[in-house]
Amino acid sequence: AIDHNQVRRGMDADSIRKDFQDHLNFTLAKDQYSATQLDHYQALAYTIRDRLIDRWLTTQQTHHQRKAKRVYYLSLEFLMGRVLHNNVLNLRIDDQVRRAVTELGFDYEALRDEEHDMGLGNGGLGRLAACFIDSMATLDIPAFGYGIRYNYGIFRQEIEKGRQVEQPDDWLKWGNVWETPRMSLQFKVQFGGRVELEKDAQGRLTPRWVDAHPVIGIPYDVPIVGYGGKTVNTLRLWTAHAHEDFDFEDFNKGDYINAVEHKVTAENLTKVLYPNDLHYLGKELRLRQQYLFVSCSLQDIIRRFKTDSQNWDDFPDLVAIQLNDTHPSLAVPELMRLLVDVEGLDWERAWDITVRTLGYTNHTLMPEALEKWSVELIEKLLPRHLQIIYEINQRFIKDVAAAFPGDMHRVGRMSIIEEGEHRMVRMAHLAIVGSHSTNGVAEIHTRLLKERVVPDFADMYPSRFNAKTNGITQRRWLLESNPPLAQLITETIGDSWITDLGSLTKLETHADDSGFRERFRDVKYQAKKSLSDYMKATWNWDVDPTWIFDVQIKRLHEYKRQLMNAIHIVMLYNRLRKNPDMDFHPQAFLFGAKAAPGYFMAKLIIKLINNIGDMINRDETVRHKLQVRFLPNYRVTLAEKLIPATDVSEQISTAGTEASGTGNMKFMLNGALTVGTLDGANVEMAEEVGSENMFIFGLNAQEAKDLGEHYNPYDYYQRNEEVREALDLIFSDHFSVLERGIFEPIRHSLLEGGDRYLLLADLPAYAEAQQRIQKLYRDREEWTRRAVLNTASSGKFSSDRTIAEYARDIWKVEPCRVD
Ligand code: DL6
Repeated sequence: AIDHNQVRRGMDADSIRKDFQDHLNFTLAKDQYSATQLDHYQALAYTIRDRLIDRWLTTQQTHHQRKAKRVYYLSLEFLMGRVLHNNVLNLRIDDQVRRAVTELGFDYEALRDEEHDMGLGNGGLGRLAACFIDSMATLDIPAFGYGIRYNYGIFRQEIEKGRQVEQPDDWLKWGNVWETPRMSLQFKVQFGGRVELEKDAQGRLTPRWVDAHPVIGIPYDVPIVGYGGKTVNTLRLWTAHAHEDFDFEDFNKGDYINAVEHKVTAENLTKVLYPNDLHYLGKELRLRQQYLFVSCSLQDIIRRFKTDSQNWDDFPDLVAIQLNDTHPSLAVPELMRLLVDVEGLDWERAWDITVRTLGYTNHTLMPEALEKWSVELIEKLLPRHLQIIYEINQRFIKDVAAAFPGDMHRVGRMSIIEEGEHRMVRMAHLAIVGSHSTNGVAEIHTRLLKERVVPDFADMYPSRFNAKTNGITQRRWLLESNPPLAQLITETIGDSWITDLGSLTKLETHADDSGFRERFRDVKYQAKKSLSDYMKATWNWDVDPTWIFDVQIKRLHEYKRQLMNAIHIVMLYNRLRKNPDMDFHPQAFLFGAKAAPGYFMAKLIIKLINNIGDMINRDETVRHKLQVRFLPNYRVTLAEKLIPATDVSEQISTAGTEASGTGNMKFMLNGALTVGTLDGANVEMAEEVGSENMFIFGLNAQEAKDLGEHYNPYDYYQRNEEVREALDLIFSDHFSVLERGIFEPIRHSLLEGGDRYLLLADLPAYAEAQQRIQKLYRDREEWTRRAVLNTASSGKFSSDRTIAEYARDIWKVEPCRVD
């Protein structure tokens, strides 16, 4: 008999199996004859989703009843990856689900493989947001993620003749089981028009934004369950829709085509994620995306606040809003507009509330990433906001002048408005002035941010600046992606690490236990074997799992120096050609990277890596010791396969350029050894594990800066014979016989363009570090000991730790347990 209490709720295999059948029949209208593998995945996903609903509702009720302070994480990107298995693990029903699926006659892994990555982000910043919402739910912090439901996420990368080709990522094609549209919650936002002054009831002149074009934002909600399944928070993603009144006018005028065109224009707003990582473009559609998502989110936050309090003074005590980079920094003028123009608060009170509520996270030191919108564009789209920004700036400049009397240069440097032929709004200045906290994402990044990027602001508001070193969720990056290692750790020290990663230090003593090391080594080998099988099945590549797996996976950017890795591979190639019997443990260099579609150099570097690979992988004299593979379409799901299988993690950015990195932490957790510079969070990794357990090389941030001022790459080219030979080989078209001259821009950039990222200066040290790797790898016991120590020392890099620090220092929010 069916236990009705268990329907859609039961966590046992029987209930899961029955509900799966129900969903297949009643939700998907399929039977055993017509159902496809995708239907089976969807039936399972619905079944798991059901098991979140009660908890989701209870969580929201609890937060409401307790009038809990909520965190709102505003981010244009959430790079979630796949959702199904993450939910299964966080609900702790892995065994039951697997049993049910097996009893139904299916293969759980095969069903998981049907799920499309939720790729609503570019890279580090978006994946950080995904790790953060997992940690907030696990730590029982009442929180919402607010973002955009792009119809097309980060493009699918194909490699054709060695070159990147972008294809649209139509991830919603078969629907999305995890989302719930909330059609009844619609917010109006507007663009364009002008500002008029109108007399209010007291005869005061007040601004009114008129003749603007309305668009509607509708939210789609995705439940985010914490580990243990108690707190289920919400990821609320906005879609743009046409405003009916607006179309109505056109329809009435008989202008059918124009009306439909408006509809299409409005709905295009949330169609596609901009695929640029660390490069600001200044496109109007992007500004519209930012404003739509900021305004809808703030209106929703205010609506919810009003159900808890009627007193605006409570706002900063009930609401903490974190801006993930400057992308949501229109929140500063928009919150002011809502408070002053809509809610009728006076300026000073509204400003106090705004600053106390908002926090801003900076994610980059790269000048080309800093957002500056033209005054002209803001005036055209958001005329009222421009007025508000001017007002904020005027008051701010007065404060600067008062704090630093007579220092007019400083006023110019700090102004939110950049003067010049094209006046610009500096969004980072706006975010810093309009919030109570500005944080960097690693210690070194925060220091350099204060010293190099915004020193005047650090002078003016020293207490606003703080460091929050990034972290990653161990639920996805160990428990989910590396089950054999997770199991070995749990058998050895218990499972507390799942919610307390610091407890991994208990592994330290096991590093000296040869029996444990053997098991650890075996786990790594199994992961390498799985990856090798996957590469064989997917691309028909043969990569031997006994080789060193040396992996560089991250967005392609010149500062990340994939090119340095490639040049070094050519140095090895030359060495092996000259001396094929050289003592060298076979090494496979694996790359994964998407380049921004308009980033010429990055795309050329992809082409170079592929061409080098084509040559080396076919060359009889070296192919038994050296291989180079570029894995197409790098994404979260591919990272989950690569990271457990990695021996050597490449974190080789020019010191002083990578804000933090988070991939570096995932590799460390999974027992890879890092070859890296003292950049970003590598510095703190070295503090935790000891630099003797990493392969640190090259210039530090100060040395890189000092050298950069009088650097002549040509000297370095001439000085080092191996480097020169490798470069000459590339420039001689050895790897581009049929496409002569295609790598000329690389030559130009390195030798004539100044080698901005100091590749030639660091190459000898990098090659030497690689030799240390070769030497150590032959000592399997010592290698494994250091690998264990890396895992054991990675506890600091849990996003649970990061989130606990944000909660304590910035958000002032307490956990709210849900029963
Ligand atoms: O903070 C997350 C991540 C850092 O780990 C990377 O070092 C950094 O490059 C990345 N920054 C961005 C900047 N995007 N914008 N603007 O993705 O953030």
